Amino acid sequence: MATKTVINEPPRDIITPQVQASPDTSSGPNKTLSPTPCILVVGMAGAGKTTFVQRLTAHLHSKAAPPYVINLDPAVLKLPYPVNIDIRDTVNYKEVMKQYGLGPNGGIMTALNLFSTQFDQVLQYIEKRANEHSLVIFDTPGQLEVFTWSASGTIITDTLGLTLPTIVVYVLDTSRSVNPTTFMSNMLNACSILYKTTLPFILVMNKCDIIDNGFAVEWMKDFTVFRQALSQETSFMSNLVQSMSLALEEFYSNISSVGVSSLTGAGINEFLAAVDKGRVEYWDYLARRKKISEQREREMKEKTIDKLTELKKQSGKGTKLKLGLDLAVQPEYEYEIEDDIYGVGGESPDEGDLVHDEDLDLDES
Ligand SMILES: Nc1nc2c(ncn2[C@@H]2O[C@H](COP(=O)(O)OP(=O)(O)OP(=O)(O)O)[C@@H](O)[C@H]2O)c(=O)[nH]1
Ligand SMILES: [Mg+2]
Repeated sequence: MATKTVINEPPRDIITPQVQASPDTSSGPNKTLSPTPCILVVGMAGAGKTTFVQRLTAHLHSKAAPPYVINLDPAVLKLPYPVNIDIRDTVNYKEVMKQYGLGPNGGIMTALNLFSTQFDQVLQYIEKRANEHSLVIFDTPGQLEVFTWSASGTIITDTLGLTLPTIVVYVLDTSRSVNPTTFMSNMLNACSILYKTTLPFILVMNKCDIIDNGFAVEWMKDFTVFRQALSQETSFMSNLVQSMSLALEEFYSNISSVGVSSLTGAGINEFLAAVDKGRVEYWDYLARRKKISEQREREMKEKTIDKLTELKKQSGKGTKLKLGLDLAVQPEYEYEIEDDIYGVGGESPDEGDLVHDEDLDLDES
């Protein structure tokens, strides 16, 4: 007999609009991460994201492993799952449309942009609560542009990626992807999100109760099968789609895919196994991020040293000059540069000589 799990509404964590202090730059790839994975559920409008979150939430509650759920869709009328943070508690989407004179899509985008300015509060709650939960789940609106084109997508994915092992979950409406051209356009969307975020990626082929996802798996595995399906297409797009599909081979090899029915619950265990795999892959992502930020830091230091060297050359010997370092993330400091700034007896280094930070003798005034 089927058992029904009763889920109580959790106490809500509220994000309040407040004036932002300067951004916290202490959070970096080196801080200790919670092991709780976080999934960012994205996909086209109506693909079944919210129903998928509902199914997953119910499944985890039935296993006594409740998730921490965050709704980022400001326009949803009713949520079918218990939510811990809801964007609608912070931003009134209808008011945003009215005040900024926007249509529904612009309203959703702007509401999310406004909410993302308070994302540090969301992160604080997540960091505090993650260890008591098995999974952190984000439900998002159907506007994929939010994650590909708007600033909020970058803020959300980048900061989450440094807080928890984060995985992007792309929900595909399998029943509406039986046409190879539609399938391809969906895959291109998914691909753009993967390359924008570079996070581990799971493709959820949803609505498998309507149609088995076997055809899509075949298309991804074997290009000739996909080409055969395309040959039935008479559309002028088919040549373009053929060449695109070759380019997507690399994308397919980098992602996990799983067939799910959010209606019946089929495939949820396989999905959780894919999350475990994504959590392992995440450490590669973090190592890449660390390398990039170290590289940026090095470049910034080199730029500063170049500037100092240049100014020293222009200033002549024995003079003092004031300069403001134009580092974008730091407030402007004024340094008095003494004659012997290089610590090499008043001599400027030859061009190409590397001057290390510790060699600089700067008095902060
Ligand atoms: N048959 C079937 N229908 C589903 C499944 N998942 C979702 N649906 C239906 O698809 C429709 C859209 O589902 P939602 O969960 O609202 O989709 P969404 O992606 O959250 O939509 P937006 O938030 O508007 O972008 C609803 O009518 C759901 O009942 C599924 O696995 N099988
Ligand atoms: Mg939804």
